[in-house]
Amino acid sequence: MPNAMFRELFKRHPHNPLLTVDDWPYPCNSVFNAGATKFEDDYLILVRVEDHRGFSHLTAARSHDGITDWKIDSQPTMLPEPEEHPEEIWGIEDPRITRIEGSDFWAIAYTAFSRGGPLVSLATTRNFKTFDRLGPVMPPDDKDAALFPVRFDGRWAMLHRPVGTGWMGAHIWISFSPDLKHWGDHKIVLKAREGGWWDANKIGLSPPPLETPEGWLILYHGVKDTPAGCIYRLGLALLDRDNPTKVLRRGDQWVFSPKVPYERDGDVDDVVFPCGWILEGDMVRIYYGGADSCIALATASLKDILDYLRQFSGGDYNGA
Ligand code: BMA
Repeated sequence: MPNAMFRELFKRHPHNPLLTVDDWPYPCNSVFNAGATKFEDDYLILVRVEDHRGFSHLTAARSHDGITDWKIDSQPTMLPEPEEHPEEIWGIEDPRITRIEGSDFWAIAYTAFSRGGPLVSLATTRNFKTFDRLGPVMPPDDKDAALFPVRFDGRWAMLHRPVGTGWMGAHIWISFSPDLKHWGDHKIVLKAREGGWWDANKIGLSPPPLETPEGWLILYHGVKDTPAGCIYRLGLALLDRDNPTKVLRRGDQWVFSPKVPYERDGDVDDVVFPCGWILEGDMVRIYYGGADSCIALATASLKDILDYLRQFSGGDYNGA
């Protein structure tokens, strides 16, 4: 693909980084990788906060415009509960919030850092103050999970990323459940590519799937291993609206990558890591962690995203 045809679809907001540890009302090491939703009249982000032991918890921040004047909960909003939930012994991380269509609750898929490794846990909330835990739904190693907001033939669906051994790579899987608790019919939906690709060997879902007229829009991260360390970049795919196990399109090129100092330099360098996005009209906002050290915002037009996918899907969807 000639370079002249390359463009990163998402534009960074001039107020970036929106939030850093300096904005936090209590001591912590870093704030990053926030889930996002609209709640009452506010934008609400549920931020991963890492303490000085290295363990993470989640804290809510609210803002009328989603950019400035954040009201951050003065204490952690959702702390790990290792006594009742031993899988949360080393913290809870990277929440993906899904507003369940036609209901008054949100489902939060998050990583619980257990003694056996990271696993997927689910909780629901109606108010972002109290959370009902459903407990672990996928065993380790598994993370980068989010629920679809609707059911398919009466069943819930979840995307997640178990890790295979050695050369098998880490791919995005889909699983189904009758009750949010028991999951089955597991299937790979998007495979990491191979060789020199930006998304070779290891990919993972970023924010939850977003419903569009053309299908479920997927923003995922590809982890490129280089001699200088990993680079986390973002790419796009589209799944069939009625049958989300079917990939309709997958972009060849990444659409966003670490470029500016708050993405290139932090606790983990060269990382852009969105856990939430919000669609309003034609505007998609992604809230992303930069270098595991801050929260930033980037925007793109949904029309441009869908045009891009129409134009730049190679057809080699699963990198086989
Ligand atoms: C991934 C996740 C993210 C993190 C990223 C870069 O495996 O754990 O939480 O931002 O690594 O460190």
